[in-house]
Amino acid sequence: MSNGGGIGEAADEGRQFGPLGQALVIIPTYNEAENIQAIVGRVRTAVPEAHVLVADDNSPDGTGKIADELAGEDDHVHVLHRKGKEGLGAAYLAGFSWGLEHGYGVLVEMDADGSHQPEELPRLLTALKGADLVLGSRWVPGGRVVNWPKSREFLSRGGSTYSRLLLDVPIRDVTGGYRAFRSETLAGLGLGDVASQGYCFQVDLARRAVKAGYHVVEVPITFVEREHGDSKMSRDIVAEALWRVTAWGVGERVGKALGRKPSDPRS
Ligand SMILES: Nc1nc2c(ncn2[C@@H]2O[C@H](COP(=O)(O)OP(=O)(O)OP(=O)(O)O)[C@@H](O)[C@H]2O)c(=O)[nH]1
Ligand SMILES: [Mg+2]
Repeated sequence: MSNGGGIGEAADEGRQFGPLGQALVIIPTYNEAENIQAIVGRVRTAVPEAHVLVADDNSPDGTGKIADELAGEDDHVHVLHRKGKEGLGAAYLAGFSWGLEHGYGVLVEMDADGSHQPEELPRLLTALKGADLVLGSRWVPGGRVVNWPKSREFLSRGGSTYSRLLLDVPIRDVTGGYRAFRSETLAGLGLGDVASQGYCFQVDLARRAVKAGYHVVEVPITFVEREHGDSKMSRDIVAEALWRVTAWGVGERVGKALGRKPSDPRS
C-alpha cells in the first residue's frame, strides 16, 4: 500500500473492497464555542460531499446553539444534543448509532479543536478505498505533531507503545482520534459492550478491529495542538486508559491460557 502502513496485508492479498458510501464526519464537542464554526467550515470546504454531525454534551458555553445555527444554514450539517457530559466514548457511540441508522457508508472521527486537519481527510478517505479502517497516525514516517509540549508527546508515544506491546496490536498510533471507518467495520466491532469513556475508547476500537481481522491502515497526519479553548484531558482519563489497557492485556493472556478464541473482538 502506497499510503501508510497496512496491518494484515498478507492475509488480505487480492481482497476486493466495495465502493465507499456517503461520509459522515462526527465531531464530539464539549465547550468548543471558539472552534466549532471554523472546524465545520473547513470540513465542508475540504470534502464538500461529506455530512457533519456535531455530538454536543450540552456544553455550558453554548457550542450546541452555534451548531444548531450552522445546521440551520446548511443541510449537510446535523446536531446531536446529548443531555450532559458523558465522555468522548459515549458521544462517539451515540454518533455512530445515528450515522448507521441514517445509512452513511463511512463514519469519520474528528476533534473539534483543529488538531485533526480536515484538509487531510481526502487522504484518509482515499486509503479507505483499500481498507476497513484508516487511522490518522502521528507516529508513522511522515506523521508529526505541531506545538505539543514534550510532556504530551511523551504521554502519547508512551501510551501507544504500552498498548501496542501489552495488547499485541501492531499499530504505531493506537490512541489517535482521527479515523475513518467503513460502516460494515463498525457494525462488526460489537460496540454494544464498549464501556471506555475517555481516550482509551480509541485504543478499545483499534484492538477490536485488529482482533476481528479487519484490514487497518495507518496514514501519516500532522496533528496541530489546539489554539483556542481548554483541553479535556485529565488525570482521570489517563488513569482510566492505564487500568483498562492493563486489564485487557492481562485478560487476553489469561484467556489464551484457558484456550479462549483470540478472534472474539471483545476478548
Ligand atoms: N461530546 C463530548 N465531547 C468531548 C468530551 N470530552 C472531550 N470531547 C471532545 O473531544 C475532542 C477531543 O478532546 P480534547 O479536549 O481536544 O482532548 P485532547 O485532544 O486529548 O486534548 P488537547 O490535546 O489538550 O486538546 C474535542 O472535540 C472535545 O470537545 C465529552 O465528554 N463529550
Ligand atoms: Mg484536542
